[in-house]
Amino acid sequence: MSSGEPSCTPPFPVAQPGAVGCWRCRDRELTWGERTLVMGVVNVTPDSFFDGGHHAGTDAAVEHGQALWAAGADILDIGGESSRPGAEPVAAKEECRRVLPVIARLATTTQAVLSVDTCKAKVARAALAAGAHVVNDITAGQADGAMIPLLRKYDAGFILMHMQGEPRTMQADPHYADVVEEVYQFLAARAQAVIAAGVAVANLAVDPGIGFGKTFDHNWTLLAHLPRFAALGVPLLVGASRKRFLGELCGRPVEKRLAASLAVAALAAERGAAIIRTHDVKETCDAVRVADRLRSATSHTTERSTCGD
Ligand code: PMM
Repeated sequence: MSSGEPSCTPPFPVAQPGAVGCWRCRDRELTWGERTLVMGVVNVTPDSFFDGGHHAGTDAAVEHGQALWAAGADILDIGGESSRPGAEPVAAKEECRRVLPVIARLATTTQAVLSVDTCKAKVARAALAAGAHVVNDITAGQADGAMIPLLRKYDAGFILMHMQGEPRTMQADPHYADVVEEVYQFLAARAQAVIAAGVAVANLAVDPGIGFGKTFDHNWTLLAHLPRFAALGVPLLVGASRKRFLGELCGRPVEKRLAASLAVAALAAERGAAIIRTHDVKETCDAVRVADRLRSATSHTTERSTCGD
């Protein structure tokens, strides 16, 4: 969508800075906006950019998920298809083979809210049946027409992420006239479309998709304007953990990007991110605690609806 097109008004009241709300994910509810929520990444893949192959087997992935839960993760995001730049697609059957046993075991051995990182309705359906509460779809529900009815049926949490292009080619030549405006309009339009299709606004979260069809400068511009996305009034997720733009800034390979990732996590939380997606849960919990404490010392919280009201 070009910035010259008419702007899309969110179908819900624009949130004030410091808004608090309740994210409904099936039978689970997460209060967002008070304490920053931490989502730990559990990749059951051979080829993800940081942890590909580290816990590709079921036992190793389950143990990793349990360790992230014990370290303080509110949400575990289980993925069976890498979305790193240049990644090749994986068949639904293979994706299911990777993630389903991990989700089933984490559902009985942790209290974490479980998210499945997939854009295929077939995988999402099986994951929800196995105990997942959230679908994290990097295509914002556009890749598979069966996704939205499925979410409606399960009352599942749904993360709408912005991506320009597709993982195989998205970093070839990302281009925007106005990256903030275009990502904002995309997220507002997708939220509007899925709400019109019957998904509850209380199920939604949005994500500007750091590194997904974005240059180094696009990523920094998006991070600088997080309050604009937070104003959509649903939880804002930011996933910058160990990504390439941090390596470019600091001149570090992927295994040495923890400090930069923590700095981004704290700054994003301070600018309105409600959920931080990370490979390093223990350290990220500390980093966002600092941001939360500073925020509560400097601002008043605007009450919206908190869980259990
Ligand atoms: N990043 C990756 C994968 N899935 N999902 C969301 N919503 N946001 C992200 O930034 C994101 C994602 C990148 O791959 P990884 O699983 O190896 O971190």
